[in-house]
Amino acid sequence: MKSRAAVAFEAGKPLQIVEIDVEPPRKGEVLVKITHTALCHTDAYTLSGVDPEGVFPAVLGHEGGGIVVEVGEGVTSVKPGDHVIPLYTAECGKCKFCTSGKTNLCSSVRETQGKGLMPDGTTRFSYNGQPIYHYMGTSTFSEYTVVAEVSLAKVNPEAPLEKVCLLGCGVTTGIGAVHNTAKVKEGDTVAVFGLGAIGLAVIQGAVQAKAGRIIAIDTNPNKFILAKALGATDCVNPKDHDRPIQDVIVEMTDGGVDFSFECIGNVDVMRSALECCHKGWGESVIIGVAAAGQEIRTRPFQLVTGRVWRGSAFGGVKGRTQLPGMVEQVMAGELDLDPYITHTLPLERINEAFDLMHEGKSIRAVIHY
Ligand code: NAD
Ligand code: DAO
Ligand code: ZN
Repeated sequence: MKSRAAVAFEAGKPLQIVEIDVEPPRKGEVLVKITHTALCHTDAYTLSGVDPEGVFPAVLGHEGGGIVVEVGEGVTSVKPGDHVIPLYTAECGKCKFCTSGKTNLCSSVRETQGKGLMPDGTTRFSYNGQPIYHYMGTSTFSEYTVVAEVSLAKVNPEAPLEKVCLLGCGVTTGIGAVHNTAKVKEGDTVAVFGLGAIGLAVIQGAVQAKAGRIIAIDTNPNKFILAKALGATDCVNPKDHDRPIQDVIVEMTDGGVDFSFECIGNVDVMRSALECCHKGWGESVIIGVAAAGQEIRTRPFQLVTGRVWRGSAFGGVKGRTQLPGMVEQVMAGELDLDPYITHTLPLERINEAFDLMHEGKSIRAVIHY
């Protein structure tokens, strides 16, 4: 079938809106009509050409929502008409990772996904007869996409896809990191570095966990308005201080925070986030994705004296098991996604959405087909 898509033909070039060919779903695969997709820095990172897993031409996009159109042989968990959120972190429920009870990093489709291919090692997309690669197992920048069954969370069909598409990445990542990775408890003091969608979602998660103090840190003071509205108790701009930001936070908190979250992808800030943690028990969670080849540093004594460094992918959330429940929270008014949606644009204007993101003017731009 034909599908409108925003294709990344070359690294560093704007996406091109073209009509691509999409093959039917094969065994264990599902054809999904994407109704909405947001974009995230990871798409921009891959498009820039510095992502070691980036392959071109490709259909990017990994924060979407849609409706099942057709299922391939053997697919039992979804049927045409079901509303779904594609998952870049699959959940097969059977692999060593899924059955470990210790991680959400399913290995079932990981190898081919990282090469821009479907699990059988081929692609379902082409343009003028030339193959086009998939991306993160989701490729939500095409109106019709093919996704592995294990990479789909089936959600309440009453839920607004133009909003719950955000649960495909950013919001789930931030909230999940608070509950699944850090396990923040009532009264804990939290520091959040970077107030994009991920950092704001960490704030929302910390409010849900009844954290006592939530310190929001960003070099762009425009971000403080929303951070406060979502529940930040203190806002700090590192540019207002002439000493390391970790020293400022340690002083503000009588020795450091219980938990910090790095939501930027800056290895220097990752160090600050660790070092603003309280001696003896403070834990820092790295969420931001640093550029390829970057390394983190601290004095080992920071760890010897009880601080802990962790990382979190997709908030430690098992998508097929847990996303439907998060969608129900949205339906029940317990999780508000409206603050994240700063722009809504048609597919044809997706490059403008990338510009808004690079200029720091958007939290999330939602693209509709
Ligand atoms: P964003 O760019 O919208 O937000 C980053 C914020 O950090 C901005 O508000 C910016 O002003 C601020 N900032 C930049 N440099 C700073 C500094 N030195 N000190 C303080 N603040 C600074 O990004 P986002 O969409 O919220 O994503 C954040 C990061 O999370 C990205 O690296 C993204 O790739 C990553 N990410 C990780 C996962 C995961 O599963 N681990 C999932 C999604 C996104
Ligand atoms: O299982 O080896 C693996 C990697 C799983 C991917 C984890 C992705 C984490 C961060 C990517 C940012 C997504 C937008
Ligand atoms: Zn698995």
